[in-house]
Amino acid sequence: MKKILDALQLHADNAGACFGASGWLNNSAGKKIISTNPANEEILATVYAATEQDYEKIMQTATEAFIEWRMRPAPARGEIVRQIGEALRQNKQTLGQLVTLEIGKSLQEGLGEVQEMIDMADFAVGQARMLYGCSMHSERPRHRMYEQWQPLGVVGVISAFNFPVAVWAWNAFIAAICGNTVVWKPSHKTPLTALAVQHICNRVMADNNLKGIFSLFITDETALAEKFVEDTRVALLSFTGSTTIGRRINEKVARRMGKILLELGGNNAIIVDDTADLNLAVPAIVFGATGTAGQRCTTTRRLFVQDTIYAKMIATLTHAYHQITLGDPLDEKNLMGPLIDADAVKQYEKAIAAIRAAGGNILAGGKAVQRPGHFVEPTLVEAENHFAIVQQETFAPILYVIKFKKIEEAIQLQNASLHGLSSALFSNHIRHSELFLSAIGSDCGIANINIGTSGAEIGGAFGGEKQTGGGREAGSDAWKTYMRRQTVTVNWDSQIALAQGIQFSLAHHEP
Ligand code: UN1
Repeated sequence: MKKILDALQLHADNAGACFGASGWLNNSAGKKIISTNPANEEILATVYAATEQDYEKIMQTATEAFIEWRMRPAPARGEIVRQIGEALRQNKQTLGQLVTLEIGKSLQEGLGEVQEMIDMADFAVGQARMLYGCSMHSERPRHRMYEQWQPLGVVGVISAFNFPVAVWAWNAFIAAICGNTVVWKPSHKTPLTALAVQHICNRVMADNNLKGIFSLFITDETALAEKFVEDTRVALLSFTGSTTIGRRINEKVARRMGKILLELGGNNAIIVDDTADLNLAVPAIVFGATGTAGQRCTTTRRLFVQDTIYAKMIATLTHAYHQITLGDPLDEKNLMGPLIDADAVKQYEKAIAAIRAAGGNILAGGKAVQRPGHFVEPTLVEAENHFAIVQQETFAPILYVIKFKKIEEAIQLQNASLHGLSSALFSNHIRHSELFLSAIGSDCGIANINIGTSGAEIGGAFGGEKQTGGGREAGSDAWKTYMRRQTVTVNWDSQIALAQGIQFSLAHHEP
């Protein structure tokens, strides 16, 4: 642990949990937030929470930094993000280990998360030269019409514990190349990874004589988080978390007419028809359902299997589930680590009780593991789509298997969910896959063929429909959310003309 913290130049025992232009605010008046290792419940570090005064300083700095940053050419802003990407490359191993230590995902996934940040930095650097607006042909003679994109101001990022650093990178790098400054409130469950990333940004900012482009405050107090949400200086608020909290935040930001980007829950499904290659489907299902111990928003929670291959699938999956090695996520022989905390284990147990009460049939798992750390068994259940518990997003490794007869029925069941994030079909039947991808197919933001529901690449826009919140982050043209569109019309004629052919002439306009 000490080696990791030293490599990241992180001295946890005196790190204030917020950073502004004047440096780290080591405000011992702040409440202490304890970071624990979910695999053994040992304390990793204690950090001081931000106070209201700290928050105020941070917001002020970010607001002031925006004044100059917005006028720096976008490719030059990209250069700063490029340097952060380079620093992340150098720190990939240690930062990946810290992600694993603090949230308990497997080391492969911890490293993958840092890789996702690096990919995002590379993408943002290129995007910095491609903030394109289109030009239109005016209906009036000697008029030029086009649109251009301007920065917004301070972008607020509230991220969740499960992707403690990658989701920040999706938002922060794109926001920054667009000319915004970024204030980050990470989950109080993952303060150390956030501090490590802020340190990396600080070094790059210092090398470039910059301040306040990326800042951070950590709090576990609802009142301070709400202040942030309601702060009119936050031009765009990007929130990743539950639908319940997302709805509350959405209402608050709407009231002040702020912009919002929501990335909320998912109840993602994989459909497997009887033409599918099970050598592709089975590993994708198991990774999708148990990766990050079922705590991804893209986790596979429902599995629809065609009746003709149902018995075979159940036998194969039950066998596969018994092979999942559980334990210290830093040890690469373990495929699954713990849940984030004791409360998550309670939620898992509540879900298991609800499954039993509804008449679900537990085929594998179903219990919390009696050992230090917040481990639960990967759980496989035969269920019905209409069970209330199946309709709920339980952030745990529980997979519901449901039988179907016809592809149309499977698609309809898959769409019968309040969420609309990710979806997948395993099939070699071209009509089935085209149907799945058509307007009467999947209603989700992500639709995959022969790929699981999780593990999206950053190049596409990430997000989902319905109660997933409708936001799009990361690749494609998601950058447009971080800018304001301006339609420009320039008249270079020697007379004034009105659109729509309207005539308006003053008889005498000279005095
Ligand atoms: C999340 O769980 O909030 O597609 C993000 C995936 C990852 C991102 C998940 N690239 O599973």
